[in-house]
Amino acid sequence: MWWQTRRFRLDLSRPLVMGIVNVTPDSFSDGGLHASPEAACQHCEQLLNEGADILDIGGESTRPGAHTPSVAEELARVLPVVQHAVTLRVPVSVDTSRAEVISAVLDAGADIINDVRALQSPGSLQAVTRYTGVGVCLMHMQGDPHSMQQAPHYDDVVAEVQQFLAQRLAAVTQAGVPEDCITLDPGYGFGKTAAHNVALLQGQAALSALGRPLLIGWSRKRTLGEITGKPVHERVAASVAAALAAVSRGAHIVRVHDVAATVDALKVWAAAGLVTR
Ligand code: 7PJ
Repeated sequence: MWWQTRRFRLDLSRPLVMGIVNVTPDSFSDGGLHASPEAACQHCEQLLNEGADILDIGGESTRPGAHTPSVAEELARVLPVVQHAVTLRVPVSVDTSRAEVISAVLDAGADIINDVRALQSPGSLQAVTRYTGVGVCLMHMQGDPHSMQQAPHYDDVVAEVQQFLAQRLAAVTQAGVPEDCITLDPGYGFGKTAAHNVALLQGQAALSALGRPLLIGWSRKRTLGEITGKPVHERVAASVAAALAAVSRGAHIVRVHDVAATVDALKVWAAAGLVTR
């Protein structure tokens, strides 16, 4: 399987690692460690040295209760980092939902739009279709980041996530985005309890029936804290295990903070013959 993005056609015969570059002063998992554009640019280079295949740059924290930046604020955070990252000869993804930000980063040469709102925000889908070959990640979320963890409810979490992703895949291809540009993401932690996330991981293979690559993000998430009893900075082993579990249940791309540890784990996994694609 392949993922077509603007400058790169990505071979998914081995799992790829997407390294997270937060340019938010209020990210839950690294607490604004890379808040300045300069620090975020350095972080891009570090993640590439650690073996990241894709960089994912984000300027909006989706942590419940986080301050929502204005468009101008989000752009001021993200754009300088994108401009630097596109010179590094790797696919550059931007984690955003807003039409204005999408247009600006695609103008700056970004390859992929990773949208936790699955291109449902006003003008966002149209902003993507103005360019050719943009890679897209469509993620499932129940509710919105402010209220999503208040009382998430599903009758059948796997079936409902699958149905949503199928609908978005149809809508986005109908709007003119080629199917080979699209990846799908069940959105671990987005409007889901620990029990929902675990059920989704156990049933994740069903999502492969949608026929598109799966991108998953388990890195340092709260459910891993609930399983292990560990705070956010002691979740590296749990995150690596979750990434491997997701790959063994069909994920093609893992979105992670701890690139070096994940790359090592995937190398051993592959040597053991456990990556079978
Ligand atoms: C995800 C994301 C995810 C995709 C975030 C965090 C919260 N994009 N952006 N999938 N999570 N595609 O990193 O913990 O799971 S922000």
